[in-house]
Amino acid sequence: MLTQLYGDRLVIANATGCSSIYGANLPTMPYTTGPDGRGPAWNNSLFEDNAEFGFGMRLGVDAQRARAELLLFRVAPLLPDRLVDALSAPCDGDAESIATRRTEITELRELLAEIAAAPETATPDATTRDAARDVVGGSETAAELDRLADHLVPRSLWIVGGDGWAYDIGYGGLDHVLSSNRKVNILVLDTEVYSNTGGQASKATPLGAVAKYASAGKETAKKDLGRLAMTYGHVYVASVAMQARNRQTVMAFLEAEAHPGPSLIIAHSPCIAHGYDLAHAPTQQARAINSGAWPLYRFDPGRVAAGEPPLHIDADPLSVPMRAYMREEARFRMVELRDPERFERLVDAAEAAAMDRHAIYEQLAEIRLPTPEDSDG
Ligand SMILES: Cc1ncc(C[n+]2csc(CCOP(=O)(O)OP(=O)(O)O)c2C)c(N)n1
Repeated sequence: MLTQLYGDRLVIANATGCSSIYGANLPTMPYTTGPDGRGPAWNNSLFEDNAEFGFGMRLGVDAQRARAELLLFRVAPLLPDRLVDALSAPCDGDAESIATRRTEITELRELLAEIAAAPETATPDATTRDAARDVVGGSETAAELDRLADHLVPRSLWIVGGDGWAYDIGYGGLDHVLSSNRKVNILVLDTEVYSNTGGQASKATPLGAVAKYASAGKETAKKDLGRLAMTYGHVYVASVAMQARNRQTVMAFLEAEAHPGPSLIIAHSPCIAHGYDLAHAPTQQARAINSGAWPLYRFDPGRVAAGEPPLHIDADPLSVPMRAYMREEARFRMVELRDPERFERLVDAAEAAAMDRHAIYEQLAEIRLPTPEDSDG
């Protein structure tokens, strides 16, 4: 979905984990370019510092754009005002604005080539334009701007990784990046275990699930990463389940990218470690949502100014008993096979934890924050 939405200007920082393995199954690489030669830029750093790694990419991309804007300002006397004004204005992320910006950059490059090819020294009968060319350092500036001009198209930056990275080992960095006000998107592919290393329990593992280091079924509830991120107020946060609720997922991706600050999308990710035939993943995801095991929401700080509650719950009223959801996955059923009484106790505790979380979200979804107009009045 990411490559389809933003592939021709996408930058991905990928934490080590399943997504980095299928994201770069070297020597093959599934990310590719379109007919125009554009495609995602992808890189993988250490498992423990992926948020910082992606944040550095953001700073790098911003620095290159700022440099391109400075060079544009320097060569501006040699360019039509119309073109300089257009390229200096912010560019929206919609397809039409991006296409227009690319046409403008093509025109810029043609003019830069002319500038670079022209003689450097103004003769006594030089025109104002020739003199200006000398003032701005002519061909060198033009050549550098030619190299950087693509940075005048906004990049879509995504920091991607699993729950072991996001909830546990990389959490300090993730929190640090969320606390900034930079435009970065974070996508957590939440399999609720460290999948790539064989299914160790993470803080995302749900109550009652068997995982390595939780072989009798995890006793404590899943960490609520989304709610922690909401406490900042300026972070866009969504919880999605793409196979059961595709439309809600697309909306979350579009809103996250449109949000001017950081965003966090937590994506339910069916995994072999859950212990069922993944051909049934869409149905099982729907059970996860309808039992309250997986919340579905979008928290958009942009709604505050419109006088609306920032949190919007996308799940329907809960209709599936927690037991019916848990019975479908071997990670939960293993407890029942070994110790039916314990299974019953863990099911009740999982249901209570899900109900508590649901009740909190329902209350939060009613809260409308003061707008600037409220304080005027
Ligand atoms: C500091 C560090 N510790 C451990 C590892 C080994 N390691 C690589 S991937 C991974 C698990 C990733 O789990 P998660 O983030 O949940 O992603 P998933 O594989 O589930 O998509 C681990 C422990 C590592 N690369 N670096």
